Amino acid sequence: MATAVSPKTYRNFINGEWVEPKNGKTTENRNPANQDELIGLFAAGDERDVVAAVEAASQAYRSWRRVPAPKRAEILFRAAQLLVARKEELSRDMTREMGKVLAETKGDVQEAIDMTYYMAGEGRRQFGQTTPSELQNKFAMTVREPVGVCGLITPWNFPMAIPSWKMMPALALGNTVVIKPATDTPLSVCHLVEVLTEAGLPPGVVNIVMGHGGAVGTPLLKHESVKVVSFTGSTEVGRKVSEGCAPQFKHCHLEMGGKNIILVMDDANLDLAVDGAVWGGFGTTGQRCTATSRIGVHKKVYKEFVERFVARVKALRVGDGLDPAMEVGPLVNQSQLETVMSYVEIGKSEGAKLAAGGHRLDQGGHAKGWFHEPTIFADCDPKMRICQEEIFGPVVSVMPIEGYEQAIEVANGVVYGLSSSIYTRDLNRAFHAMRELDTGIVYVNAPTIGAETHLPFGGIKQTGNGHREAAVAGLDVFSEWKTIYVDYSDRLQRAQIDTGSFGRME
Ligand code: UN1
Repeated sequence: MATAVSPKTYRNFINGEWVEPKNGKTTENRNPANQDELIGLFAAGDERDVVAAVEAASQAYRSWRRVPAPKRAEILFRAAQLLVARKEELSRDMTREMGKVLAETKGDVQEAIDMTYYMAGEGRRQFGQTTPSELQNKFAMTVREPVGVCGLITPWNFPMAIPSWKMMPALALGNTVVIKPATDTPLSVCHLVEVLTEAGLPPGVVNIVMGHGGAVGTPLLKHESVKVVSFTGSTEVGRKVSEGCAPQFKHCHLEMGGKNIILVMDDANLDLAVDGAVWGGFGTTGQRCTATSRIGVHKKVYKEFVERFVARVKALRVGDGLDPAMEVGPLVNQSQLETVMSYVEIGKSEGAKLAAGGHRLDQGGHAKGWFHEPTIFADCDPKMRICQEEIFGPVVSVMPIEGYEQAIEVANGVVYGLSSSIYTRDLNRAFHAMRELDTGIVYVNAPTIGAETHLPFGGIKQTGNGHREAAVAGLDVFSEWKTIYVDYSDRLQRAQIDTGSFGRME
């Protein structure tokens, strides 16, 4: 395919240098809104590059862990300022490589800014505990210790935000990093690391190895010097990551699929619920792990809700995310588009009512990209595959609900547990739902997307493995607690022992 200018080549970043992958291979990265536009050629590395990067990170760890945390944080503060200054250009490049509309890529960069400032603040916190000992003249405390080299495997849907969620806490705590960005969105990770380097990060503290999961991700997570693996992606791959980490008992943090629901009760503010459903379902073209992909609506307001929701969704403007008039961008790649199209067929064959969309868009301004109409299935049964499986695209399944009890049952009746939402004006019911909804994140009168960086992010059931990222909770993945007892009594004191002495006559 033709390109106007000769494409730039992006190499791996190892020990502070941009270096050719050992195999000399690259892959093309094209704009999902316009396949004629080549974003660049990116390294397609393999295990040998991983070994070199882990070696660099292991070396750098020796000194980085000893840099006082507030000094490490100063580099993050500077990086955050550079991100602020470059927000516009970084966002434009992100829209070109990933497709989501500019307002949203600005949000993505903003989320990275927020996380960088937040974790820079942790340079002067990282609080442990001091607590009384049960013995006299004995002091007890806990401190956080870094763990070592962290292997980060990041997704394409939040090309800068999610890498920052993992990188910034790791760095603030004194770890070093090897990151494997998603093959669809390596550019934003290159930009993030350029900014960190400019802000003064020493060589080897962050390294990038680009390439495919099997060639780079697997050797990264299995390398014995990699002590922490943090992965965001599908549940299927997450299971393999978990298995790969198990033999060496690595810290393994997994953030996986979702099948997030909005519940609309009969007393809901319907205007608000429709606004939330449109944004939650079709923001980021539905490609968020928090995206609203199911809506359960009380039968008393069902007809009206569906009518209004369908009308709004049919009017959404789909196109190139750099055009400010557009509200919904393309899917990230062909395979994602094909997944969406196959789920549309599944929905139809299951007997759901196609109420909006349902087709690929490939004419006119859409001819060169991976566009799909925002799609609504109505009158769905909660057991249908389109109401159970993660689609990760612009498809929302709407189900009529008998009442509150059934709403909770339907909400919890999936294997995932990331985010959920209830629209109601009944305070008692809202609090009841906050307790009963089996998800890591619950929203009241707001859609299922929109997490903020100073609160824990993550899910239960097949969404996560018991960890959280962001906030103080996110520090736990990248640190070990060390418990320290200092006995200043000058005699042997034995915890839990009532009387007597040991090995010595009284
Ligand atoms: C994701 O979908 O992978 O809460 C992350 C949100 C965003 C992050 C989403 N702040 O929707």
